[in-house]
Amino acid sequence: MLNRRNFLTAAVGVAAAGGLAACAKEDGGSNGSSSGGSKAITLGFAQVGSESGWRTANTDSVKAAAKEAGFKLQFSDAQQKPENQISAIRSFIAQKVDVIAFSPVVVTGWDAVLKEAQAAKIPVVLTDRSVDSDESLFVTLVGSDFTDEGRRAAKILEKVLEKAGHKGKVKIAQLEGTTGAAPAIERAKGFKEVMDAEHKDDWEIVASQTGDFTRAGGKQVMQAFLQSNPDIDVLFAHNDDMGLGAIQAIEAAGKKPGKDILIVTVDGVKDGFIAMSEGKINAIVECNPLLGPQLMEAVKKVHAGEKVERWIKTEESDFMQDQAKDALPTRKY
Ligand code: GZL
Repeated sequence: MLNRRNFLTAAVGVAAAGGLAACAKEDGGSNGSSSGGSKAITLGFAQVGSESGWRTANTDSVKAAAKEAGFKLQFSDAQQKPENQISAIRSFIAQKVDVIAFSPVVVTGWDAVLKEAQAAKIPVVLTDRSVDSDESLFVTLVGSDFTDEGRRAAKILEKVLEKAGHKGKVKIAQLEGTTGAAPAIERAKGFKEVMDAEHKDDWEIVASQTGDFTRAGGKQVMQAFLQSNPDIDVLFAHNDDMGLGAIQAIEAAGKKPGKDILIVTVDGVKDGFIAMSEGKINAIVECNPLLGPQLMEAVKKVHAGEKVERWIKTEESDFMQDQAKDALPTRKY
């Protein structure tokens, strides 16, 4: 998985990969691209699935940006199954696409197929989520710093607790994202970093379980949380969709979301902002899904054998409840 320490190794990794890409282009395209580079770039994209509002916005951004860039896009939806992504990548290799991009469902299990792409001289660009593979197997990651999102969630929770006038111990329930997925691992890690450093004596995670980034998952797990922990003060949900599902469970239990149970989520999709404007979510840490333009820019450079940064990060903000109404009209997803 990428971290700041690995930025410098990028130069080597990228030059090599870039060379590969350039080499593939120059030799008349063992991957089917013409040497003159006049033919449209064919991009194979293996998407996670369609599990959340964030994912829908991300897919729309990728498809629109590929069209805008004049790329031929081969798109596959893995329905949140890593094995489907592996099959899709294998079919992209067989089709000799120019570049492969994907958002890995989970961080493990990619070495073999990424080595097959490398052997076929097809550069791989990661987008959104990263992998626990050898970093020479992909050229760059276009996406957010999930660990920082976890830290930001804990820091904004401090403001939410202060605004709510909460005193003393804080019992926290955590709805985790998909088990083994980079955003789930890293958001939990970042949140815990702040907890351990600044709230050892007053914050406690009393329940933590995956809701698989879906509304149904969030609702089902929150129902169980409420049965075993009726005195939860805070819900930290790794994405808006699980938070929105949890709100249904909280209301069904006769409690007021945003008041009886304070809620912090990550993403910033429109439905999350609407719930925040209704007072049901207290704060949202933005995770920008509109990665399409940055991704296509990176694909163009990689195909041309140009150097790209090892990690192309996205710009993100954080929002408290009183900002929701003003922000809603200009939200792009
Ligand atoms: C984050 C992305 C996560 C979102 C969820 O970049 O991978 O997956 O936070 C989505 O909404 O399902």
